[in-house]
Amino acid sequence: MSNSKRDTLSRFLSYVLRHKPDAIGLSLDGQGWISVEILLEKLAAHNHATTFAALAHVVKNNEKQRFAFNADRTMIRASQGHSVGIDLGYSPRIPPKVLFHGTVARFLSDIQRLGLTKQRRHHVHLSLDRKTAAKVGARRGTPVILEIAAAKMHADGIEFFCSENDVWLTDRVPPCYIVFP
Ligand code: HQG
Repeated sequence: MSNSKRDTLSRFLSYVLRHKPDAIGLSLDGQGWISVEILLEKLAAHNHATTFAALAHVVKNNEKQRFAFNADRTMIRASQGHSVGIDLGYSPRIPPKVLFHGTVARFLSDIQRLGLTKQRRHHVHLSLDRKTAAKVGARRGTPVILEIAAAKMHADGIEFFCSENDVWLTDRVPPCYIVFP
């Protein structure tokens, strides 16, 4: 399979496993899992036929490790980033002292007023390092990196989760925990 075909498959998987499972008649379970067999059937029926080997390649090599199999590789899900109503079932975790969020200048006045809010996703997404946050922000323009006082938030009783692919998740970041550049 060519790189561009793998890229197309990976993008389509993000679409159906995070946002629009019903676009190909999938129904995710409460934690976002779907049977690999059913996924392959539905992909084939909707003009995205692929093989288990190609799917496994995407899971293993996706640059952000967006997808995960269960232990016996009969089920698959996206590890974070959903807009559909599922609960990934991650347990609360103690965050590092500081986390980072990459955004762009046009959102800053709203963020200063309201803090970081989750928009269409289930959580606010935070990165472990500046470099990753810069890439997240760069999806929308010149990145602006915000520093988040995560340990302080946690000490104040705010819960954090960490996805299987090391994205830190929280419900909201009030402005008082954000260091603006
Ligand atoms: C901004 C990608 C106005 C926020 C990435 C961001 C990440 C506000 C946008 C993952 C706001 C939401 C998540 C407020 C936040 N007012 N704007 N109060 N609070 N924003 O895509 O963090 O490729 O939902 O700064 O790599 O950009 O999908 O979140 O710009 O890990 O795997 O509203 O998505 O990963 O955008 O990105 P998003 P995000 P994947």
